[in-house]
Amino acid sequence: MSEYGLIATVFLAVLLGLFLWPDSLQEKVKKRCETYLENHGLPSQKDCEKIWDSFTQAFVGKDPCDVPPGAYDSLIHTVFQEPACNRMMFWSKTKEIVHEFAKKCSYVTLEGTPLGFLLNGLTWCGKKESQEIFTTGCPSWSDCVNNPVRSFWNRASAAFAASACGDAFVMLNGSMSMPYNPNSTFASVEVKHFNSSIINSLTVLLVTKEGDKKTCESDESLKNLQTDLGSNMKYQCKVVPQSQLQTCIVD
Ligand code: DVN
Repeated sequence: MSEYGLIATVFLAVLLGLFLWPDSLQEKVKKRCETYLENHGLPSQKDCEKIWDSFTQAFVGKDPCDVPPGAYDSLIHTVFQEPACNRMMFWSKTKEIVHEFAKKCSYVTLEGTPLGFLLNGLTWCGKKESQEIFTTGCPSWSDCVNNPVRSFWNRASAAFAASACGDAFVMLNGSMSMPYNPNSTFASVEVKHFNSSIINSLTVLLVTKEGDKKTCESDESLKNLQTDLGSNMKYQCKVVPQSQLQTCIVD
């Protein structure tokens, strides 16, 4: 191949690569916002722009280890969604199965709300004195507590839990030695933000696999959950074999 042919080939490959290059964060969030709009009539086109602006002002230009949950207050107040009383589902160490179950059986998880849907699985951060938005090279979940992604999920989880109303549910992993882990977001953020004047009960769905011996009564960590819920909150727990989740029957 001549030198010119090689240069042309490389040039075309780069051009194709750029065309296929995964969208920027803004493009991804914008597409998800439009999808949510089509499927739920929320938020409006104009709101998608407002949401993007509220979102970016929380972390752009800031040290990526100095973005506390409160930085997202304005974003949380930009998007309002009627809470799905009696259908709200929390979870811990059951990410895949809870979302299949919620979708099939019409429950609502945080990731099914507008903000959760927009940002689920994405990474983002900024840099001091820069207007750039990064999606790589950002602090990981455990690098520092006040990183942009972890702070968003803590703030959004607190708001989701505070709005929980009627009979709420949580899917916990019966294969874990401690299904209710005090370091989890569910325990350290969501349980602490339940509002006993609007939430009547919490039902634990303790999902077990073939051979798991875990029971609701024998698990020490679930006793801690009942203590954390306090006496105002009705509590119940059901062991649900994972195979049974397909049927949506959890009674
Ligand atoms: O009720 C749910 C939901 O509302 C959510 O907002 O909080 C609850 C789930 O959080 P959780 O109780 O901490 O449950 P997990 O399974 O321990 O963690 C949930 C997610 O947080 C994980 O799936 C991680 O996201 P990822 O990597 O799968 O996209 C993330 N996470 C938690 N601890 C982490 C972590 N990611 C990395 N390192 C860690 N130490």
